[in-house]
Amino acid sequence: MSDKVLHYCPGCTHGLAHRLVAEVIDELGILERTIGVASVGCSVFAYDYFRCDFQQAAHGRAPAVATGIKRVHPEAVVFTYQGDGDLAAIGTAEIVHAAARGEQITVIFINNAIYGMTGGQMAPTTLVGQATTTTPQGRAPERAGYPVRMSEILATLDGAAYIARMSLHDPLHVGRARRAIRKAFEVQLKGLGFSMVELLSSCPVNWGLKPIEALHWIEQRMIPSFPLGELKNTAGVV
Ligand SMILES: Cc1ncc(C[n+]2csc(CCOP(=O)(O)OP(=O)(O)O)c2C)c(N)n1
Ligand code: SF4
Repeated sequence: MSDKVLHYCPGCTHGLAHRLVAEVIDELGILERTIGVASVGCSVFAYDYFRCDFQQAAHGRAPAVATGIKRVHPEAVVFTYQGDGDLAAIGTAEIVHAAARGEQITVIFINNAIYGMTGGQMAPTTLVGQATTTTPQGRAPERAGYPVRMSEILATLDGAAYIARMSLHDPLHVGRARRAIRKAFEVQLKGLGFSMVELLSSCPVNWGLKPIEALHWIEQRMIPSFPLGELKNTAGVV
C-alpha cells in the first residue's frame, strides 16, 4: 500500500479490507502484474492506496472493465473492489454475467448493508427492519423487498469456481477473510474460473453507531442474515 492517509471514516473497515488484499498481493509476489478495478462509492479512491496498476470503472461496470483487461492481458492478475450499492444494485447484470462466463477475475465485494458514499440509502443488502435514509422506519419487505444474498446467487453459476463470505468484525474473522482472499487470487492464478470474496464490513457513520458498536452490529445483526463460509470451492483450493 502507499503511504497516503486513508480518507475513510473512523471505524470503517474499507481500510482493513484494502490492507488484506494488499498483503495477499505481496505474499503471492504478483504486485508487478496485478491490475485493480475500482468502483464508484466510498472506495472510489482505492487507486490512491494500492501500489499496483489501477483502473476506475463507472458505477457497477467493474466486472465488465475487468473482463476486458483480463482478456487483453491474460497474464495479468485482475481484481475488482466493489461496494454493495455498486455490485448488488446498479451492477447486478455485470457481476452475474461475469461469473456465468467464468471470467478469470477476482472480485472483492464489500457488503456494509448500505450505500455509504451517498448518504446512507437502502441497498439491496440492507437488513429487514434496518433504518436508512430511504427507509427511516426500517426496511419493510412489503414495500422494499428482502435482502439480496449475492454470494448465494453467484454460487449457483457454473462459471463461479470460488465464492466465500467472510467478516471483518474481529481478529479471528479477519484472519479467515485474509485466507479466503488468498484462495480467491490463487484460483485466478491457476486459471480455474471466477472467484469472489464477500466481506461483511462496517459503516459506523451511516449506521449511526460508534466504531466498536458497529463491529458488534456486524456480528449480531448481519451474520444471521448473511451466513459466513465458503459457499463454493469447486477449484478445490485449500
Ligand atoms: C450510475 C450511477 N448511479 C448512482 C451514482 C451515485 N453513487 C455514487 S457512489 C453510490 C453509492 C455506492 O455505495 P456502495 O457501493 O454501497 O459503496 P460504499 O459507499 O458503501 O462503500 C452511488 C449511488 C453514480 N455515481 N452512478
Ligand atoms: S460512509 Fe461508511 S462506508 Fe463510507 S467511509 Fe464512511 S464509514 Fe466507510
